[in-house]
Formats: sequence, C-alpha cells, structure tokens
Amino acid sequence: MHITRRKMIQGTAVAAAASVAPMKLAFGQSAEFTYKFANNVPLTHPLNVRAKAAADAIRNETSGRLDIQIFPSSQLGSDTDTLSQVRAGGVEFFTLSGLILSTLVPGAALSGVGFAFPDYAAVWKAMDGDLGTYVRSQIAKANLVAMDKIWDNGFRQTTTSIKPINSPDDLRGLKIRVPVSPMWTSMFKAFDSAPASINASEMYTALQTKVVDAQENPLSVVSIFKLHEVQKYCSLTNHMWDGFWFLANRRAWERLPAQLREVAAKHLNAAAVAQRADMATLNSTLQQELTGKGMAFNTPATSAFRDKLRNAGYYTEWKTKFGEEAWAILERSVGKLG
Ligand code: X2X
Repeated sequence: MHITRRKMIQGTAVAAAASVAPMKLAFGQSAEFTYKFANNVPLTHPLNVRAKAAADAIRNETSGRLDIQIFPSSQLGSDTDTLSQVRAGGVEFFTLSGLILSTLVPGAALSGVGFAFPDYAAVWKAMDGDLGTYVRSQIAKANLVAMDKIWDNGFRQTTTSIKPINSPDDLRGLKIRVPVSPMWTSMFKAFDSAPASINASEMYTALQTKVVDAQENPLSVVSIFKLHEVQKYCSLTNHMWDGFWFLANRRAWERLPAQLREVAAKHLNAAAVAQRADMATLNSTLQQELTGKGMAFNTPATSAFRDKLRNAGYYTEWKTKFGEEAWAILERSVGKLG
C-alpha cells in the first residue's frame, strides 16, 4: 500500500517534469530563463492545473524566453526544506501556506487565526485588501516576493480514524497531525490535543502507520491526497481558512526583464483567481464523493470550539504575538476576535 502510493507520487512527478520539459524554440535555442516552481500538492490539484495553464501562457507570450517547470507533490523536498531553497535561490518559485511561511515571516500567520473568516466573501475581501497588502509587505522584508493574489487551499476540517469530533472535548488528547507552524500547534494545544508537526509529504504515511490518529485539511486535500483510505470520520469544524502565497526568490524575480515580470505576474494572478473558483466548485461536490468512498460526516456547532480557544487564552496570546497594529488590520477586515 505504502509502496504503491510512493510509486504513484513518483510517477506523477515524472509525468509532470516530462510535460513541462524545457521547450526548444523554433530556432533551436532553449529558454533564456528556466525557473522551477515547487509545491506540495499533486498534479491533479487545481493549483497545479491552473499553474500549468499559466506557465503555458507565459511561455507563449514571452516567445519561450521564460520557461516555468512545475515540480508537484513536494518532489524537491518538504515545505520546510523548500522554503530554505527558495530563500537561497535553488528554487525560484514556491507556493506555501501563509501559516508555514510564518516560521520566517510571523505576520503571514494572521490569515490563519482560528475562526477569523466566516466565509469566502470575507476571505477574498481581506486577502485582496488591506490584510493581504500588510502580509505581502512583511514577506518583502524577508527578501521574497509574493504575487498579489493568494491561491486557495480552503477552510479546514478535521478527520480521524477513531471517532467523529462533535465537541471540543472530543479533541482532548487526540494525536493529530498539523503542518509545521506555531499557529497550528498553539491552536490544537488550546484544544488540549496532542499535535504533531509533520510536513504534507509525510502526512499519508503518518496516518497510515498510526503515528497520529487525525489530521485537519480542506476536503480538496482529503480527496486529492486520498486520506479517505486511512481516515474514517470527517467533522466539518471549519476552524480556519488557509491559502497559498505564490512566492518568488527576489534575486531570480529581479533578474527577469521588467516586461517578463509583468507577463508572469499577470498570468499567475489570473490563474490564482481562476483556481479560487475551481476550489469552490470542487469543495461543493466533495462531501458527497467522500461519503461514497466510506467517510462518515458530521457538522458540529463551531461556537463551542471558538469559546474553548477564547477561554484557553489563544486570542490574547496571538494578539500579543502579532502586535496591536497587525491585530487591528485583521480585526478591521473580519470584525472583533476573541
Ligand atoms: O500541509 C498541509 O496540510 C496543506 C497541504 O494543507 C498545506 O500546505 C498547509
């Protein structure tokens, strides 16, 4: 089972590399700029489908001068490794959850504060507005460039192999995989769970071998990573929204002539907007599809979870960590928190 899955992922990666191999120009030259784009989701995820379309459009419009090659499924390393590589310049482009990026840029975790966004309308208003502008300015200070439009990962739900989560009490002591980020660890500690920080590339195996009994992710990730094979229950906790910043190594970005940068940014941002719509469609069909594959769904009342976070001092702690200015920008976008 494990081996089969590994093979499948490797097969996907090879197919990806083949399909985006450097294009030879009509007159026999290769591209002037061949840049790697790494990410942690499989090729079938809308993020890669839309990124591939953007890479094709960029190659066309630049007459092959800029060739973006896609490396899906953490093929170049875990998120933690790839973040180092994009900082060093070994990888030119990388999509990363703002919360994982917060290990380098603390303010990037603002969008992941528990229960901050009631719905997608609130998410895009904030992320395409002042909150997004603030986070991108913080990212710029770390010598990375973030494209204007953030890509959707989704509202996160909780899956387990052992029981449905109906109330915060069900999270007590639960061994749950979370991505590597203080925001996630702090949230699940506030729920009295036992969170384990594990990169996405190791998530399936960690669940399969029962290193952990649970994880939390949008339904798109549950389905595309085939977590339904190793998880039985899915509780619609909607505890946070998560998105992927499209990051570039600053030197690599600035090495591109202005006109190439403009073409690349235009297509990447348009692809992000299209990907958001794909995700909305996907997420609206997945509960039914995953039920068909044997998962049992429940919809707990979220107010008790929010109360638990408040009582554990989670909001107070994060307000102090982010600082008054950043917290005020978040609250101006989404209303009073905590
Ligand atoms: O690692 C995860 O859980 C994932 C795929 O959702 C992120 O990239 C944050």
